[in-house]
Amino acid sequence: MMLKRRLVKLLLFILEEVFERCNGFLFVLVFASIITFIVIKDTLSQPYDRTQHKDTYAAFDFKSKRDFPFVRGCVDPDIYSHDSEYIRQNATFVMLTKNDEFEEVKKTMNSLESHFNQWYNYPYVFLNNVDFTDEFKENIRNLTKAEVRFGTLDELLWEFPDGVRDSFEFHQRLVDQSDRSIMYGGMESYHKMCRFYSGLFYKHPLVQQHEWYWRIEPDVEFFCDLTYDPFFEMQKSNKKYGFAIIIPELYWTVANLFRYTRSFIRENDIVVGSLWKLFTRSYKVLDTEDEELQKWVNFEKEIDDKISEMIAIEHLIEFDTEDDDGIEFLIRRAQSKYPIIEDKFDDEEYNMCHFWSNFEIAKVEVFDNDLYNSYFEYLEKSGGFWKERWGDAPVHSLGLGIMLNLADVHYFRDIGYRHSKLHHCPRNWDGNNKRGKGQLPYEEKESRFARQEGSLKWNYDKTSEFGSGCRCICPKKMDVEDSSYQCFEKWIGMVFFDNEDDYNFELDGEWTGKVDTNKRYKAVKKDFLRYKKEEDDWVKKGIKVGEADDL
Ligand SMILES: Nc1nc2c(ncn2[C@@H]2O[C@H](COP(=O)(O)OP(=O)(O)OP(=O)(O)O)[C@@H](O)[C@H]2O)c(=O)[nH]1
Ligand SMILES: *[C@@H]1O[C@H](CO)[C@@H](O)[C@H](O)[C@H]1NC(C)=O
Ligand SMILES: *[C@@H]1O[C@H](CO)[C@@H](O)[C@H](O)[C@H]1NC(C)=O
Ligand SMILES: [Mg+2]
Repeated sequence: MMLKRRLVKLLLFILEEVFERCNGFLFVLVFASIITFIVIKDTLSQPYDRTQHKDTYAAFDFKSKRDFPFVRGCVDPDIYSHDSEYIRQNATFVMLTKNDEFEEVKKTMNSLESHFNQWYNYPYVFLNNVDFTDEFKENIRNLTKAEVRFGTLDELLWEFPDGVRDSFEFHQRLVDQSDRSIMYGGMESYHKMCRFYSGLFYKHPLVQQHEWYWRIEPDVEFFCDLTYDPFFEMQKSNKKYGFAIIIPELYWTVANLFRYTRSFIRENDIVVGSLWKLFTRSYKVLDTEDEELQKWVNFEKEIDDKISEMIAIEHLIEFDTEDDDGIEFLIRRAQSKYPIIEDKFDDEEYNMCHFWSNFEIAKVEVFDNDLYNSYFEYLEKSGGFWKERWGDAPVHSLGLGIMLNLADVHYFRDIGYRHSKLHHCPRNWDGNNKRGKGQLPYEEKESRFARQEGSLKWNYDKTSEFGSGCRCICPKKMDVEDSSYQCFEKWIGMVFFDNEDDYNFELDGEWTGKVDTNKRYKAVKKDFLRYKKEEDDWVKKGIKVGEADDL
């Protein structure tokens, strides 16, 4: 307080001095600057409160027959799990971690136990490339009543194949990625981790003992109570894979991933699922069998140009050996090459979107099947897990895109979740406008999770009719739904469109649907013939074409 008063005094003194010594203009200038500074400083220090922003995605309730929150607001876990229809699932948490990460693991487990697992007691599987220490195991066991198992990965699951890891190229590639500042590109262990999660974690015997898994990581946080059983709800709704965050990948980590993915699909004649569209952009903007035309046209805006060129050339060949336009187009065509789009393979391109795989609730068999395993082997042979730094998230996503339909996937929009600096957190549900009815009072199952009345943990966010969460306390920072909306927007567009085939927009909102080629052709031809006729009329009247333009 003292300091503040002295600062104000000082400020007033400066103002007086300025006013006396300088002219009025300078005074106004200085005064305005100070006010601006105070206002800006004030706005910057305001925390971002999502509930105060009406135009965010949080304010929209997306309803669809294909995907929706399993439960809105809270249920009573005791009643829920004693329902005659409820079946506890054959499921486990899975975490790959290191002995020196206990504090981070503890944060994750405390958050998970207090928000969910104190009621459901699902077991944990911890995996490590070296043995867990007794101390680590003991400390972990002390964090939960649930069963905990520890597994060590054998070489096959963890190390790069023999021929690879001793090669000069292997080391040189890592150094190169490090030099190019590719995130974690120079870290061998990170590459191993990505490869392991991409195609091997589900082969570990401890994971194989289950039908479902929920992947967790050290130092993640949950913001809402999950009072129902997500495994059971997934089973009930026939879902195979659930995510909490969808974002775009860093381009240079996966520059060649799509090239290999596409050739895997081509070589094996695979018909991809409808989820594929979520991760790809199509350059097939014409519904034509004309491969020549298809090669020239990649964007909608190029269609009319190419068709009129085609028509002029046809016209030249058919009628008029001296038609200027036709000749001009023909020369232009002869001089140009098909446009090359670097990342286009089989008329498609990866749009970098991926489910952020540090959170996954899924069926083990969604990856543990012949198709996905052969996809992983194909990728492994290409060397991309070390020549580049393919993340398990884009690999999982493209693999899922090959195998699954949109409706097989569930967005856990009601789960508030943070990993590193990104988070998603829903609004609390108000229970059909009856304030707070969607929320139930919290009752701990274990005394260590008691929430003191009046404490921060008791102070839940306001409810909203658009909410889905249960007793959430969200960070006052921007949600990934808003800060990294591009991929989320496409997910919503596809899932919430009545007919998923009708959804034809890419991340930047550009239309990527198919144009009726015949219709376009007819329209352009009509214009062309009218123009030719006008031209003929001018010729008859003795006017040259160039002059006609000036009339
Ligand atoms: N046992 C073991 N676990 C690892 C190794 N490298 C990574 N992990 C685990 O794999 C998970 C993801 O690795 P991180 O390095 O945290 O990757 P990240 O979360 O993408 O990156 P950060 O944002 O930096 O945390 C964590 O659970 C790590 O503990 C390793 O060499 N050995
Ligand atoms: C177990 O955790 C509690 C805190 O939750 C702590 O007081 C206790 O010392 C721990 N026990 C062991 C054996 O680490
Ligand atoms: C759980 O699922 C696994 C894999 O399908 C199976 O081997 C195991 O027997 C199941 N366990 C129980 C208790 O049903
Ligand atoms: Mg991490």
